[in-house]
Amino acid sequence: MIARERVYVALGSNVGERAAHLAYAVGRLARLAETRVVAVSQIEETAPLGPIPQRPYLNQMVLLETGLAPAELLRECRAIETERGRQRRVRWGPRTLDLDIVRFGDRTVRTPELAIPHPELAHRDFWLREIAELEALPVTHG
Ligand code: A4P
Ligand code: MG
Repeated sequence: MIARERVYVALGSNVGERAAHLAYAVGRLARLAETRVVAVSQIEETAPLGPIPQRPYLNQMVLLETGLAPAELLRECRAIETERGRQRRVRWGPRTLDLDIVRFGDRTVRTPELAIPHPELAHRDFWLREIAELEALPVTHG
């Protein structure tokens, strides 16, 4: 059997049809190779963090089980963002769709491309709340 990791992916959107962007991301993650969506958190509306004035976000956490490697999952996440018209202009700026890999099993990754656990995890109360919500769910098999 392939070893699968439990992975938390954070979704964020503050441009356009925010809820539709989140739903698209969940659907696409569910169709990735070697990957299953175990559960999704509630969607929360949150005030924008960071120095750039911008509209409120919708945020949601997705729990996956995947046989993909972290770098492979990152590539897929970037592709999903691009499919929703994501433009990379300013760091922390407004975006149609953002996918951040927050945790990947118990792994630590520190490459120029990827920091896991996500360095902002401890500072984002909505991520902590959403992870707690998913961790409280009964474990299912299948
Ligand atoms: N990267 C490194 N580690 C990771 C990781 N764990 N997951 C690299 C995903 N990507 C990771 O990201 C730039 C590069 O970070 C990626 O190509 C990847 O190689 P990006 O999405 O192009 O840029 P960004 O999103 O502007 O920067 P960053 O650092 O990801 O910012 P965040 O943390 O996404 O913050 N306010 C509210 N209320 N809710 C939000 O969700 N999000 C942000 C953006 C700002 N304010 C917010 C929210
Ligand atoms: Mg990001």
